[in-house]
Amino acid sequence: MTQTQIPPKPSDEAEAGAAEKELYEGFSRFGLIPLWTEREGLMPMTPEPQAVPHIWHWGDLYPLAARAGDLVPVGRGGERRAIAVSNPGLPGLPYATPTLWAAIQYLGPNEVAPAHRHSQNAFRFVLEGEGVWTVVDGDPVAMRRGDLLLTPGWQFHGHHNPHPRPMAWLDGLDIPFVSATDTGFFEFGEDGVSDRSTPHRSRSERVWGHPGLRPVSATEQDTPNSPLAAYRWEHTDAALAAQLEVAAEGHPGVLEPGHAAVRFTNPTTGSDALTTLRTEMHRIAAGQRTAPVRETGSSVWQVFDGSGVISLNGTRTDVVRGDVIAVPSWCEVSIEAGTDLDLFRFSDAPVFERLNLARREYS
Ligand code: GTQ
Ligand code: FE2
Repeated sequence: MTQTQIPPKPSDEAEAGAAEKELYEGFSRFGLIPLWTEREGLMPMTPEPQAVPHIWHWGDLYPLAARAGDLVPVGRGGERRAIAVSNPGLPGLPYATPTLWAAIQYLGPNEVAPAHRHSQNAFRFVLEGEGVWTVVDGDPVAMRRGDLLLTPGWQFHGHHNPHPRPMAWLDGLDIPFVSATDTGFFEFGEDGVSDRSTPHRSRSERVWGHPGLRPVSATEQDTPNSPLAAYRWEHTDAALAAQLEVAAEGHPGVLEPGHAAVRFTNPTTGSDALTTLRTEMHRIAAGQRTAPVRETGSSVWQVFDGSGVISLNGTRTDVVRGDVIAVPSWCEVSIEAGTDLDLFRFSDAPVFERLNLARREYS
């Protein structure tokens, strides 16, 4: 046993300085850091994100993805021709925000992205084009403009493009969150995709895709992620249009004047479609402006149709179809619709709501 050294009480300032230095050296030697030197950074009065508000324009993203399509093969190992947006406040990291991955993925004619599975939750949102099928646990799911396709954690998935035209889409995943929490697992599947058939509707939609109708065969057990693999644009569009119509008739139904919104949900629970990711579609009528709001947690928006101006912590930027916008925690957001404006949004809200860390403040 070694004797613990108790420093003598310093009798003057020089001795105090020397004793203090020894104290901090002791902290460092034994892997300790005191709160008092770190308090402001560790426990700010309000969130101080390293991530910054940022916009990537589709006009820059798409040509680079197409160029990657010419130069970079897709196959086992790299797995996907996916190019992530990298937040300038998180330099060198392929992260849109500290919790969210957003990437443009590009698949050329006759290309196959091999099957794999991972604990990370994923979705695809289709800005334009069609002709790719994503095969989720053996169920082929067609991808078309405006559709949201889910790949919940640990389900095998591969993509193939049997059509003569390339296709690109937006991927959203919780990769940064899973990485930060050391909860990532990954497995390769078969080299191609199991089922190359090209049905218009997946089996999951045929069983689960009827509003308000739950298959009685599946009433015993709720699933944490949605069993519905595809949320089709025709339904999303109809829901948004109807909200605005009902509001115009003088009844409630919209989020705020001229602003319709729907959330994609898990039909077994009514909660978010994926456990870690909230997914929504918003429609703002031309000339309307959303109330400025800040929220904890971060989000990524993509303009689906139309154009407008997004204000992030007071800085206004024009946005058009396809633009991708990163909104860090507690960043004030307001959106003005120039034309009628449709926006897809995803966020990490389900995580923070469950942890009682969700806050929202209207300015
Ligand atoms: O399509 O399976 O953007 O596994 C990142 C990781 C897409 C995918 C990404 C992935 C995928
Ligand atoms: Fe994947």
